[in-house]
Amino acid sequence: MTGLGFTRADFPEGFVFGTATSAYQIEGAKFGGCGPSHWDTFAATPGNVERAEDGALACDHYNRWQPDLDLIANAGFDAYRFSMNWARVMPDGQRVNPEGLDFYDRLVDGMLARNIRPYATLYHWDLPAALADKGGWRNRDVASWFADYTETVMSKIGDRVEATATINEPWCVAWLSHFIGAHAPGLRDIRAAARAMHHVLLAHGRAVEVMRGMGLNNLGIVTNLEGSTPVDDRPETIAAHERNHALYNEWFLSAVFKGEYPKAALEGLEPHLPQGWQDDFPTIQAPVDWLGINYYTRKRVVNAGGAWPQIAYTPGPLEKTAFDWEVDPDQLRHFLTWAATEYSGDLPIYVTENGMAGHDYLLDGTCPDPQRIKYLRDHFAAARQAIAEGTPLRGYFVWSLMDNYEWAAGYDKRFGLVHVDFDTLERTPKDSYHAIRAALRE
Ligand code: IFM
Repeated sequence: MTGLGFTRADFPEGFVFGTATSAYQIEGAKFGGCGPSHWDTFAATPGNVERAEDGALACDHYNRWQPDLDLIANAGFDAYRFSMNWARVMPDGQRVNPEGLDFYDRLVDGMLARNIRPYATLYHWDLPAALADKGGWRNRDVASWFADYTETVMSKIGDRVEATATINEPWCVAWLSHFIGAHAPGLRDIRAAARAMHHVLLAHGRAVEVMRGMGLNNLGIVTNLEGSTPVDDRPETIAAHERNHALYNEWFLSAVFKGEYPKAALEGLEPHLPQGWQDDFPTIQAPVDWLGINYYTRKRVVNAGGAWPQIAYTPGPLEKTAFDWEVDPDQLRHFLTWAATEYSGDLPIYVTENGMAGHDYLLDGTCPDPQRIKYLRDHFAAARQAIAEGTPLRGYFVWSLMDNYEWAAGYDKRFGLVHVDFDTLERTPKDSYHAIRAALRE
């Protein structure tokens, strides 16, 4: 038995073990002709990001991608989930940057040379600032802009990637960024949020159509699901929880797989949706080949009172990570079986992200992270349980390969299997990396 409590033999034949990152969080946006994204401008505005940190340098992966791929291969991972920075490929949202395309071309070839299967994500939050100027996700045209970008980037690498996701975490793209205001563009506006909630799905559907037209397959979308627990059983608390669950977990899956929006969310958003929204479902429902689920934690919901949707969160009693996120592995099992039963049926499901932030530090050239090892052990066990219950789970990607730019929290929330010293950019595999390696290579 390994530190993670499993070996490959404990999972079905062909199960894909991978790790994940995203472009803006690791590459270094100041290199290679990358244009400004709305994350650069958001971070440059006081109060938005801890210590006003941005992704200009990040982990310098743009220059260090080869040793970084070696780390993935040495751990024994089968696959790498990475994303392309839209602003690197199209710096002003229109003009194509050949240097940017060449970078992703080299990266994909580098993976194949190391027997790592490339799992690409088209959008992990780096909207070109020029498109943000035009209203970004509030503007219906974003679906066409995204379709053009999809065609551009997939014409370059689509022949060699194993699988492609359109959007990473549409809830974050839309709700967190346009209603809660915690991510770029930092809006707190229900009309903006409703439009983003719809347009992100339309963009997803258009991208799927474009890729099908190019003869590409193995296409999916990556949703983040989060446990939602009402703190008590008062009717107003239950109602707030139902709205939270509808906005967070049901909205996107219901649109893609059922062609409808959940009632508990629509009751507040419908007046703010763009005209004719119902007519977009045939596009939004463009068939996908798999579903990606990112899972980290659960939240305890209270009724905040005031205007709809009256959702607020309160700390719970479970063990916490450095982000104060509660650790609740059974919710992963629950969501995997729930998503298959309610929405995706027999389609392959992947855990496209799972991991935790730690207060990790170097000690005599090592980086002990026992909490992460336990976290991964318990979540891999939950995944095995979901498989035993009949869920078609086909792979699991640990977030993240290395410490990186954790968006509004800056650089001190460390999610990596590999420690990064952000002064020297030196990489040091943590104990969890060695534990993964032992599990995958045993
Ligand atoms: O770092 C993020 C990632 O970009 C999207 N999913 C959640 C991770 C941890 O917060």
